[in-house]
Amino acid sequence: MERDAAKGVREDQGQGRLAIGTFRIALALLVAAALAAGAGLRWFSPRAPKAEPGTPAQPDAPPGMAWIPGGTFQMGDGTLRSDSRPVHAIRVDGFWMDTTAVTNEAFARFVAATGYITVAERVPDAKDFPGADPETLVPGALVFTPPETAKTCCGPMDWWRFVPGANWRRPQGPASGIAGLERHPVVQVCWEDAQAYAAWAGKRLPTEAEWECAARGGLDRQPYAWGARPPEQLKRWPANLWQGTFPSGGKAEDGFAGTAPVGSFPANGYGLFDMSGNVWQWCADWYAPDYYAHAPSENPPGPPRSEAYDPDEPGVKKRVMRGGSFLCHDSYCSGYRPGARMKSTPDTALCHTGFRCVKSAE
Ligand SMILES: [Ca+2]
Repeated sequence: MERDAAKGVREDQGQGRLAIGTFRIALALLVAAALAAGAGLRWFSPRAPKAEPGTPAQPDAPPGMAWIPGGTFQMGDGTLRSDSRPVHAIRVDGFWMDTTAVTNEAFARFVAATGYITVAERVPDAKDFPGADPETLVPGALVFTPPETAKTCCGPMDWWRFVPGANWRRPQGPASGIAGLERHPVVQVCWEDAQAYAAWAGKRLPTEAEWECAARGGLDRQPYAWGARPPEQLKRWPANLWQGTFPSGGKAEDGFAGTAPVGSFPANGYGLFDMSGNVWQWCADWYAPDYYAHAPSENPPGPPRSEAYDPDEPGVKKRVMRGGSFLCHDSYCSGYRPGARMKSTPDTALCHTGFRCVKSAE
């Protein structure tokens, strides 16, 4: 219990407090102050993931998508934070899901076709940041910037920095770029950006229930997308996660200190890559911590906006994000587990957050 409790605290420090709307405001104010700154009902039973990289697409599959069979699955995880409980039976209709996160090259095609400008590239509206010095309201996004040395006590303000000029084209800031990262997931895209891409692609963002059903890959009530064993007990790292101490002292034993090209790790049982780790993925739903207690049992759409609520930051409406990222490690972040929930404000862009799309059966 102590370990779980400690993990929960660390997880909050790592991700849960990233209510970036407020976080951006806080940062802006800090900057101002410092002048710096399958149809049909069935039960899944545990089985080994069967798909491997390179698995041929189904003949009738839309390009780059895999069929997620509908049915009933057990949603949630009774060993994680209270918002992942209770574990409850949910039925979802079958649907198509992108086998990978949306890549930089795919997002670039969208931008080239539409001229879309992401939220992080726009000048923040002063009315959204009351009290902020207008000179601090500049386009930018949040970048993971680890302290030079490990600290015994630190929080997200020590490793997240609002970087002017950071956006999907320059995910680490103005000096960075995405040349050579064409097959990496696009990052620094907020929920609103993901929605725009999905609409252009003729797709949509997954509901949280669809996302978890897909992430489980047909395994029943397993703690990990690949089964029961923690990642460090496997012969090979099963996902792009964090190894070493956090936030300083990363070892990148899985080969990637930051994002990895999509498909670098084995697919889950439905042929989906990176449903654990690499980048967080936006879901369509608003976030409420108690939603599982009263969610409809079929195709739950998430709570209405009026019921969106985060006890960490009351008054800030957030959207669900899932899957964890390259910053997750079991010692402090369970976000890469299929039952784990996370949330952030829909205008927040982060260097470890992207998305993938789904499509309903026709
Ligand atoms: Ca890694």
